[in-house]
Amino acid sequence: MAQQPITLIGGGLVGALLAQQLAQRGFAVEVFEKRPDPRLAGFLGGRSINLALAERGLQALRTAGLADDVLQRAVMMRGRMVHDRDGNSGLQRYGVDDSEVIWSVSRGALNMLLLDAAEAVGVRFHFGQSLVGADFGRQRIRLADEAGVERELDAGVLVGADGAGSAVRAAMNAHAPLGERIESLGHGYKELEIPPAGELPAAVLQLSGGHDQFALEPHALHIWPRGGYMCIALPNTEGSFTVTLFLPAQGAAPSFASLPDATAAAAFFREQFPGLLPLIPDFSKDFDSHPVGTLSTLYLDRWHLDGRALLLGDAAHAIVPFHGQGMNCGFEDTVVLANLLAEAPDDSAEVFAEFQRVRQPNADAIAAMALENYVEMRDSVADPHYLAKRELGALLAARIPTHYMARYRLVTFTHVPYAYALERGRAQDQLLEQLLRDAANVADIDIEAAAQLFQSKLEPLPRLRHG
Ligand code: FAD
Ligand code: E0Q
Repeated sequence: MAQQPITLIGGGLVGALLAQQLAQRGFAVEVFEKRPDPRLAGFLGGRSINLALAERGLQALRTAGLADDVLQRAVMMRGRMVHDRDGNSGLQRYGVDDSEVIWSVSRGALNMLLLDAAEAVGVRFHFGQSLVGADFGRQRIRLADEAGVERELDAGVLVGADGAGSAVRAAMNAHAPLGERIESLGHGYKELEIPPAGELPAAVLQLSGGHDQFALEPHALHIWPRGGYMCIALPNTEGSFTVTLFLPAQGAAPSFASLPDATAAAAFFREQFPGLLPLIPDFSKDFDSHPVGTLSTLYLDRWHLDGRALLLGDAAHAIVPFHGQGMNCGFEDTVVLANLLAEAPDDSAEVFAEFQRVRQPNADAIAAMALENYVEMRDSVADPHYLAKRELGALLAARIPTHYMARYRLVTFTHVPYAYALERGRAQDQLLEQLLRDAANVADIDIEAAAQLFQSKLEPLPRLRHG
């Protein structure tokens, strides 16, 4: 069993799940979290933000023994419901059937569940405690409470799960440069809310295609693609949806800079998202009171300072959200790290180096795929060539499941390394493009010949572990 106590900074999604797994494996874990305890009364009733949980995150939760509890509070999403400007919509399934679905979960509820689970196995949380500095020579950290009062503390091994703006990373970088590179996407986001159907006028609901307490089809991730920008909406268990507008931050209209206030924004929505605006009764209040979030990809040369400090989750590899994999990737990190540490509890230097060796190529791969998916989502999901490729892919997936699986499915429904999914996706895409170049439409393609082409050019897929 482990002797080394671990000091974890950040009790968010990744920090809490890592803490639970480490404690389960016998480590003493102390977590310092900047924000107050979200489980305390007074926090409830804040706005609901949700995110998509897929197989990788679910598998990590299974390892921790928490998957069933989480799924009980999740809404299944079968695919993306694409809404065009004319008010038409259609479901693009994510997988081949209902065994391949993703789940909308509340960030707040999930975080609280993870905090409870970690505390139950002995993790000690210290809320309202921000890391503000670290002295790696003396193995001490500096913390500030909510009043700004600072104190110093001895810390053994330091793990940073403190998100994209990581203070642990800043402290490590000040001690010895990590080779940090932050690439801003140049687009921001803003969250808005569609309330449960009961809170909307009947005339509005007639057009929107909802069921029961939901104003829209509940079992889908809704997308309103508009070329250079888009809206999405994910369902919440109580019948509401969280809408996110993704839009260029600066520059000519439309951009956040070109929408100075809610009046201008409402006019923009009336024009571009006419079916969506009536579902957001508090549009002006939401738009004016919610900040514009920024989106960047973070790359580092080093994730650790020998055996003294390590970064994981967004602190090590923040990505853009367009594949819905940031948390899933961070959850995968926690299992890898907990396993490595359990195997060699007294060799954190080797464990941290191995963790980076294993995870960084995969973090780089999902970072690249997430960037690609933005263009795909806001642009191509309505594009005929894209749809033809999807159609041909579906035929091949049914005909030669050993040799073809869409990259989206490799990422979302399997545990193959992200780097493998990226590479395999490129090889498959080349063949699909080749077949589509020579045919006017998918119906003209000889599927038997296409299957043979894939089987002759590509290795069989590895054993794919489904849920
Ligand atoms: P965080 O969730 O940011 O948690 C960091 C924690 O550290 C916080 O609790 C914070 O308070 C604390 N902290 C920060 N600084 C300090 C400090 N100095 N001292 C102490 N504590 C500190 N991922 C998905 O898998 N699916 C999705 O659908 C999805 N959608 C997204 C949509 C948007 C708009 C965005 C922006 C991201 C989305 N993501 C999604 C990504 C996901 O949110 C992140 O990958 C995930 O939250 C990372 O978890 P984390 O614990 O590493 O960081
Ligand atoms: C998913 C699920 C924020 C966000 C989260 C997501 C997805 C998207 C578009 C976005 C990708 C997809 N996607 O539909 O292809 O699968 O999580 Cl914008």
